[in-house]
Amino acid sequence: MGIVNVTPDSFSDGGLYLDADAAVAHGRELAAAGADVLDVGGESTRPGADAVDAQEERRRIEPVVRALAGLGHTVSIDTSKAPVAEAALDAGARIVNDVTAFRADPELAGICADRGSDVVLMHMLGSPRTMQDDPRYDDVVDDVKGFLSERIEAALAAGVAEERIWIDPGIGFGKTLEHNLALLRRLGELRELGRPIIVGTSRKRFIGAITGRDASERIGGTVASNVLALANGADAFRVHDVAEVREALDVAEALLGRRKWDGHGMGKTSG
Ligand code: PMM
Repeated sequence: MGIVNVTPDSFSDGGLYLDADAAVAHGRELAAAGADVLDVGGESTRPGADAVDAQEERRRIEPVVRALAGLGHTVSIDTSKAPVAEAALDAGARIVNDVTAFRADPELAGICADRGSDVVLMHMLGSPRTMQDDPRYDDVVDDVKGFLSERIEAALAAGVAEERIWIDPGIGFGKTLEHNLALLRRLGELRELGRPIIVGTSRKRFIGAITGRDASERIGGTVASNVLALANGADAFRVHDVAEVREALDVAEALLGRRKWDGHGMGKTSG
């Protein structure tokens, strides 16, 4: 899954693709580099980020989703807002990636159910504004697993088909370095929930905490974390540096003796 942030303030690529044409060109590059899905977002969720109103978020993402979906790409919309998701689905998106797992907007689950879209349910402690203020867990993996189990039930209760649901431990969303490492190390425990797992480690702060490098210099750490996530049970990988990660994952899959992902988008492999 390649990241197309149409935002002025995302932590590693904010402002680069705020213009719709630049965002579409970037999405096409990511697809050519091996992304099976393009995740388009119009609101930054970096720690401390300000919220964006739905109208502005929609204005940012709609032309980008329409253009990329029109070119035949599988598009996911990274939003927590029902009106934004609806506009994106109307414009051709097939997946709704909600970092609040349907907690922020009670209408979003029903819309995904009605439209038959795939959904990504992610764990986050608190909100982007507050999440890195001393996060605490009893046992981070057990707590995240319990949360995701409860959110799967909520999605099912709203009518989302089980085979449409993907889960995500939310690396960096209300987690210390040790929390992130424990989640990646024990990812296999989340497989017990019976749904495919997406991870988003790309260029994140925990990598900088280990390597001392800035966001633009975290490709090595991004590759390492995604390869190990694959080995530990992840099914999809949300990244900025698609070419490097795709190559690493293809080689890692071959070394692990696993079938290559069929590359037809998440919905096709989730049944
Ligand atoms: N991370 C970010 C945004 N959206 N969605 C999912 N499902 N998982 C993630 O880990 C995730 C996400 C923040 O990263 P960005 O600012 O580089 O997009």
